[in-house]
Amino acid sequence: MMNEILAAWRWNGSVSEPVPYGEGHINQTYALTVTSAQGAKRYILQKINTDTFKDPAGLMENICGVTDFLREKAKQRGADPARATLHVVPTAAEKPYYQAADGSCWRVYDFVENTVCLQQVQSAEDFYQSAVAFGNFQHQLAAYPAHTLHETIPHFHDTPKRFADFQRAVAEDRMGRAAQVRREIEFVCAREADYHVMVDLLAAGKLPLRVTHNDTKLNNILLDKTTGEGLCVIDLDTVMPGLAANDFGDSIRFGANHCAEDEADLSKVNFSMELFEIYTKGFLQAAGEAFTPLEKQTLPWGAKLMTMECGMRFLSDYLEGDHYFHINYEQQNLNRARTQFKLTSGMEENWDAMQKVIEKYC
Ligand code: ADP
Ligand code: GN1
Ligand code: MG
Repeated sequence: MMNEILAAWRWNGSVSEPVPYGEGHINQTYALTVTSAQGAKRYILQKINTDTFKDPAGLMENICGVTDFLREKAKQRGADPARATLHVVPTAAEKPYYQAADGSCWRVYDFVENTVCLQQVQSAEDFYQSAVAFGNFQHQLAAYPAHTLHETIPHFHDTPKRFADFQRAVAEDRMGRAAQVRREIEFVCAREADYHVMVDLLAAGKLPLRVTHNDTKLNNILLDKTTGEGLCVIDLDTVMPGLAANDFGDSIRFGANHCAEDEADLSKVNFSMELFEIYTKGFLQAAGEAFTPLEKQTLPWGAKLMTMECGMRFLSDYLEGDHYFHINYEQQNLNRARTQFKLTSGMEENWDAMQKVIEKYC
């Protein structure tokens, strides 16, 4: 199977066995090395999750379009275009991905060397750098022709729809797990009125759609190992028209605390106002100029709703038997959901302070 896949690319040397790589929840990612007389060069090979992404051709068209665009921008500002964005390696048939005989879809990227990818915040500076990079990403793509983008997952950040899916998962209770998570279910249901806030503002024409990343967690960015600079935004599968506050918010839900996403000891999981402020500063410095006053005011809503949305998605997956997010142990999705709810409580306690921080950097 792997031989058939590897044979689809024209490698300039001998190819090593692909080894599983990284900690993404969706695609299957491998690293491989090609050795030739010129030396060794690494690549990322990914099996695109086609249960999640139903239109791999449209998805790869988005990624090629966006990365070509970002490469041009990097050249214009004198940055190294090979490190500023992903580079899709075309197949021998000059296609952006390969569809194997069994229907699975595969792509190859150049490995961006001399970088680090963090699973949780280690220093405030790293988090600040990620904020600047995600802010710049959105700022640069402001000029991208949004109408050419395929919607790779319809209703991706439609929080009321996510809540309806959650209610269905609870009602079906396929694994018989609902009884053990009553408190968590109540926590989600108690916040039902909140889930409409952003989609209603969008529907009323009060918030603009922008080209956004939609999955801005810290491990979707590569930091330069030497300078610590936020270098390359990766995981571009969900680049679609969306709300600025959601890109801001998804970074906050993942990064504005000192724990892993699945930390089992909730006493350690605490929303950090210090990290919230650092991210706000970097993100608004990089992208804020273009935002409307209401977009800025609603950034705390982005944080709270992305956290609740993700929490209910993890809990739904736990109730449905863990078929969406990759897990390494049985309760992982439940642990992930619980951290999100604890973080939400922290945001609710700090709601006024969050607004003040936004005002400070406007
Ligand atoms: P998923 O959609 O499953 O999250 P990602 O595209 O985010 O998959 O890739 C998973 C991990 O692989 C990343 O978190 C990162 O560690 C690593 N990775 C992905 N692409 C590259 C690349 N071009 N160079 C170096 N590391 C990469
Ligand atoms: C998934 O692909 P990855 O691991 O970067 C998910 C995000 C969630 C995140 C939670 C396409 O992101 O929406 O916020 O897990 N991506 C998709 O960690 O569903
Ligand atoms: Mg990822």
